Amino acid sequence: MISDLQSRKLDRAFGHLDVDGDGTIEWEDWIELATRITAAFGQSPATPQGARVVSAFEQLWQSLLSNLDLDGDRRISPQEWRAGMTSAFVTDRDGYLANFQPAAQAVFGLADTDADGKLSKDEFARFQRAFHTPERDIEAAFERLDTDGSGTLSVSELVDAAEQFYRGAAAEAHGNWLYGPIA
Ligand SMILES: [Ca+2]
Ligand SMILES: [Ca+2]
Ligand SMILES: [Ca+2]
Repeated sequence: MISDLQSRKLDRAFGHLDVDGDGTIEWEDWIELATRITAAFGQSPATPQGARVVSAFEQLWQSLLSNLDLDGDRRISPQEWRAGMTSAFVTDRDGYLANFQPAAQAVFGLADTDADGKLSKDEFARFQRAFHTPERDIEAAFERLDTDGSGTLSVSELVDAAEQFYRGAAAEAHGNWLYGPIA
């Protein structure tokens, strides 16, 4: 069983991934999101960092299909998403680290355009806009995640925040705020 908070975070993530809004996640959604993220940083699947994102997304998609797509139609329904995410990644940390974490590392690595190991507020905002996060929520997320008030977020902290967002049960975890408040 997962908590109500974890369910709401998974619902938010489903909304991010059903890019065309037709009620299921499919490959086209997935590649559209990867393309949007790479474009947000002036890259494409042909550049090395862009290719790293696309490759991590392809690997994660194959893992989602094998773990979540129970009826084998190569689409992930909301029911398949919630049940499969819970068993394959939320309660199975190794599954998360092997399949989800490389995608998070690739995305935040791409977003760190000057390669100083940190995301500026602008770099963070560009990442968020690829997920269609409203501007006020981007602001709220940044403030919550920037715990030392330095005005930057480290890539490694963001990778940890992503794990808290996708897996974590703790209500007070900063990572719950990765995409702004969870309604
Ligand atoms: Ca869809
Ligand atoms: Ca399915
Ligand atoms: Ca940077």
